[in-house]
Amino acid sequence: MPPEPSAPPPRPFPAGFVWGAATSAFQVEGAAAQDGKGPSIWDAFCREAGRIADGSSGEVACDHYHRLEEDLDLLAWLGVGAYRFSIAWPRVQPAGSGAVNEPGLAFYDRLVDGLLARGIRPFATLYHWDLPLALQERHGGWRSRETAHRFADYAAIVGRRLGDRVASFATLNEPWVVAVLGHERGVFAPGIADRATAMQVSHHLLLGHGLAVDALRAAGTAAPVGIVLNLSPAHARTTSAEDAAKARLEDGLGARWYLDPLFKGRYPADVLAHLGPDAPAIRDGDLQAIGRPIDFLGVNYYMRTVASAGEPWSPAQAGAAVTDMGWEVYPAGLTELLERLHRDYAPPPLYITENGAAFKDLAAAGAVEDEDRRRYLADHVAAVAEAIARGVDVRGYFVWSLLDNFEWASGYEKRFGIVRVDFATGERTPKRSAHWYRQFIAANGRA
Ligand code: IFM
Repeated sequence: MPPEPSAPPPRPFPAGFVWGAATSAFQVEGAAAQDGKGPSIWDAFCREAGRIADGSSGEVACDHYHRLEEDLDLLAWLGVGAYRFSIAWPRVQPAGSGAVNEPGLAFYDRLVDGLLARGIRPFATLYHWDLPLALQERHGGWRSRETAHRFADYAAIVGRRLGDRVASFATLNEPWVVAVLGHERGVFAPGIADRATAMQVSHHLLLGHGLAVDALRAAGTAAPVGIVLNLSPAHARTTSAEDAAKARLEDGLGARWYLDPLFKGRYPADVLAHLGPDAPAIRDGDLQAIGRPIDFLGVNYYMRTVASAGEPWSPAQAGAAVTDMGWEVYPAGLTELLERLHRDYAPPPLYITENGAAFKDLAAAGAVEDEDRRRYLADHVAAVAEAIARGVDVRGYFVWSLLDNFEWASGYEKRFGIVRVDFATGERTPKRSAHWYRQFIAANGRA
């Protein structure tokens, strides 16, 4: 074996800093129709011809549902202090409202108890995109306010069942993706391409978040409650006024549209003006609900975006190093983003709830070489250390992802795992990056 590459962080992390790994239900669980689970919009989307690059689905995925103990042991071997997973709403409520599916809740009991037995803190996310299909068919999904209320009911069910053991609850994962990729560009489930719908969806998602915060607290959990956003600094490609304006608008639509109502009690005026008739209908009291104080903000960071007035959205500066997704490798953007959040929003404690990269790995004879990923992770961890040194309150870091998994419209072609999954056999093989992360966590102390 070649020697372990060493990339010590530039500075030590504060005592109690949480090192973790993340996944989401639809991407790893499989067992799509087992033990009473209802269908989700992603189950239906995968069945539509041409939606998923390799024609695959989440039917089996990593088969985590059946390999739970093995995956829990993998987390224990890594030495993480926390595991971020999501709960599949249609496993808990197959029709999205009404009847609760006991075997579904029992699975998450086993997951949570299995983590606790290994000394790993459970960080649960309630919604990572797998909406019960019945809600889409009955009410048009997140287009309808009804879904925000049903989400709060579901949050109460989970809060009552798991709230005594879960260490952290996030309501939503990346509402921008649900709204824009799912309802404006139509490339993710439910495959709608209409901007006015997308903006209404974004408002209902935020409303659902606020209602779920109240519902979780009313359920009696002592766990911190927050939300997870995907955020990228938007840089102008040139120094022209047009490119600067485009960058400001991208930042408005991608970041301020979510951060301002959460932390300032209003939507950004420039974005509302830009949207004109596509702006959402907002009722009295909605912004108060959305702005309920939260205990943490989860930040998912992968790249910056580069805005140019003459071109569509671009995730990379020309000539820059990119990952297998075509996303620019730009660790400095993470420090910049964290400082900006600290400066502009005075947010509650921050967690990096996702950071990682898809690369083509070299798998041979039981070892998987992924130096690109290892370097990506080491450089981004160093960027977090830099932000902390500059005064930002960051409490934890979760690598995306524990396992290679179902990468949405890219199917299984893009691999983000620090552990390789052979999808033909289900076999797991820790990659070089997993060995590095394990040593890194051990050296920095497990919180
Ligand atoms: O795989 C996704 C995850 O579900 C949400 N955040 C981004 C990841 C990589 O695309």
